[in-house]
Amino acid sequence: SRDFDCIVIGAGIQGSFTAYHLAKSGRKTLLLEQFVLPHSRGSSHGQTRITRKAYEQDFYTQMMEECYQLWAQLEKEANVKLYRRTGLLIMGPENGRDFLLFKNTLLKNKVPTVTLEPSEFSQHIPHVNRNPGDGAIVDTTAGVLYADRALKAVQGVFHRLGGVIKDGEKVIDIQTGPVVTVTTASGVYKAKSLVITAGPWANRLLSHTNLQLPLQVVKINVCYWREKIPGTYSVTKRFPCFIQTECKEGKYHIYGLPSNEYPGLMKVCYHMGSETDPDERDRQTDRWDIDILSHYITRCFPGLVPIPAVVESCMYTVTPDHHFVLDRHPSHSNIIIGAGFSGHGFKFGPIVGKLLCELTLGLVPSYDLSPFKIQRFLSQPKSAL
Ligand code: PYC
Repeated sequence: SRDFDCIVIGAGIQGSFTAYHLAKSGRKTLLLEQFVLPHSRGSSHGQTRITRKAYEQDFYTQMMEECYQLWAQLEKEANVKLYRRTGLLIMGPENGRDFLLFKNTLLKNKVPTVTLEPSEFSQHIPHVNRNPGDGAIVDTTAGVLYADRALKAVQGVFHRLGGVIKDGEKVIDIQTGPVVTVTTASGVYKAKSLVITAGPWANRLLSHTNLQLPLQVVKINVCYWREKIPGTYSVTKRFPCFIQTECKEGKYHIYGLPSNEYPGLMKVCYHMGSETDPDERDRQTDRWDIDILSHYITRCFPGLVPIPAVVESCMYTVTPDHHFVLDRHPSHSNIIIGAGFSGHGFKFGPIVGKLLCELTLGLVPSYDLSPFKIQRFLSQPKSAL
């Protein structure tokens, strides 16, 4: 049949977890994906992501508490290992705004941490030149999520619960109303509710509903750097993930993961890129971010060759305040939107899915969603929507 309780458009990590929670709630759910799965054209591909409780804002740290449990539950359900604990080292100017926000949130929420004094830094974190004046604090709960594996696992469980996945079906029309009609290149589907989790394509889909959000799509150069001595920064030597807050090379954060998925190569990236059209991603060839990383690596990671050995691509869909959009459509209450994950949403997949499911079912959301409302972008009064 082509009639469903719910349709979810976009089978990245957020849409897949939303479909999973809807199916667990007994809803007949269709998960639509424009490309044939698996693919590397959105924002949920690649082997690894960082997961962490360390955040600049309490509300993210507080959501991560439950999120770790939900990841562990998926590991059990799919019988696959999705998480490896490594810790996350945060480095930044002792009195820098971002560094202090991280530190205060960690301490306030009693996240297990270790503070490394300058005198003991190199003994715990060898082969890293800390910037003079930088503080260092470790979120010991943090680690690596195996991203590709996670996406496959959540879709697998969704399918096992009776969920329907249709991939290779690009949405070409949405008709709003008490029953939503979604037309793809090969079918017409109807449902009582619709969830849009289309990542960089969110605004393309929302244009069918007369809504546009202030989303900037950027291409990220996912850079891997060769260790001069293989294993120097390896996960097997317990090297942690890291975030460098404010540093002289650039205004956004630099982050890295220990060498793991490609032995001898460490992933270190810049948390911003140049604007791109998601359908023409590979035509965006800017490399200014790679220059920033090369300088930083030369200075701070002397054990890496400061020219990337492998560069992969990803996209972020960035909101003006870098907070997510988790909300109901302002003029169609049966359309739910998850968008603008701004390059830090993957780890939240299980909880974002739960929240979007709750919004879809008209339940009271488990967390305060005020930071994620569409209204914050609009200077006009609510009635102008
Ligand atoms: O949110 O931890 C994060 C992250 C790491 C790389 C990109 N985002």
